[in-house]
Amino acid sequence: MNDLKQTIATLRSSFIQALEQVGTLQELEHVRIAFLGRQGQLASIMSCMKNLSLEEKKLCGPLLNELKQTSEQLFNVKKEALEQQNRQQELKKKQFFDVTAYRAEPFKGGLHLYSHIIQELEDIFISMGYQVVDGPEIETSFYNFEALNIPQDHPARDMQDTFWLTLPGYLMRTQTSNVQIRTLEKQRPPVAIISAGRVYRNEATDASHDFMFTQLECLVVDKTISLSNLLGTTQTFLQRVFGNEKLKIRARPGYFPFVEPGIEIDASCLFCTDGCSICKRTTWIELLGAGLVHPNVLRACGVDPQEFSGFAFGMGIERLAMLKHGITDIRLFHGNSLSFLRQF
Ligand code: FA5
Repeated sequence: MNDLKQTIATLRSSFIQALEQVGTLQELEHVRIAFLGRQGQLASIMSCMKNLSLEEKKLCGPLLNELKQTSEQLFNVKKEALEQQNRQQELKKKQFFDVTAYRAEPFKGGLHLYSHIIQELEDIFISMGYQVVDGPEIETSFYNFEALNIPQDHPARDMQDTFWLTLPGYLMRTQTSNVQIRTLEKQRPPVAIISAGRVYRNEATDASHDFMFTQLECLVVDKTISLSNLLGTTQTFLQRVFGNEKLKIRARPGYFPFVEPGIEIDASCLFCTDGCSICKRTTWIELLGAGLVHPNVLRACGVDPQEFSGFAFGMGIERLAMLKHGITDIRLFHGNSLSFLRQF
């Protein structure tokens, strides 16, 4: 009997001590299970009651009941205190924040430099009333060469070393001029189109030559189109691309089998007035291949050269972007270096 009384007293003090050490609701739950749970210490003492005599039951029963009630009360008080403490901590977190705290910049995706420059070029031409068209990169020899007045065995084919496909007659286009033919086959003049896209040449690469690069093609066919239309259009376009109204152009004779006359158009150097390393001390920078559409090309597309004439030009988009942004190596364009690409 005295043993049981002693056990009850010990349980009370160890329960109180355990409660004092509890710091979280989770720890409190462990204490509850150990002392007050169905298989806890209190329950196991209560189960011993059945072995006591009636007299002993009368004495110990109230003691145990009192212990159970007090333990539950103490448990509830502790639980309320911990919940209150949690609420206050949450409130504190919301009330105060450090405006100077470091926040990692989220990674922002962006358009590739190619997309930027092509959109810029397209916007300029759309504002001048041009239509933007597309053409295939896998092309037949007919559209890339024959229809452009470059028959088989013509020496001009060597000017653009070609990647031939194993499928006979098919190649990776070497120039966007294929779009001239594909457009004139479908559309009757007046025609004013531009087309930007990839071209491929079987060439060794260096800082200004790649085996895969992009060109912008421009074609205008209508009645009475002349060289002055071509020169006026290219000058306006280049002035807008480089944001420089003072930019001048000059034309030199050039040979492309699909234009007659053929010219090369240079722009006045953007970086100097008296010669620098970029313009190779000439004060001019080569930018475009151009000319009046050859009558044979018009004829191949069913357009009468007696009635219609046209101009066309083509240029390398990378070389233009390199000048505009001071890029020194063409291979950076598709090198996938994020530190390069994130600058644009
Ligand atoms: C042509 O491709 C003609 N189709 C352009 C043309 C169109 C002439 C319409 C007349 C009428 P060319 O081979 O010169 O021309 O190439 C045009 C431009 O592409 C060059 O001025 C240059 O800027 C760029 N280019 C040529 N080869 C490479 C290369 N390997 N890497 C990067 N850019 C190149």
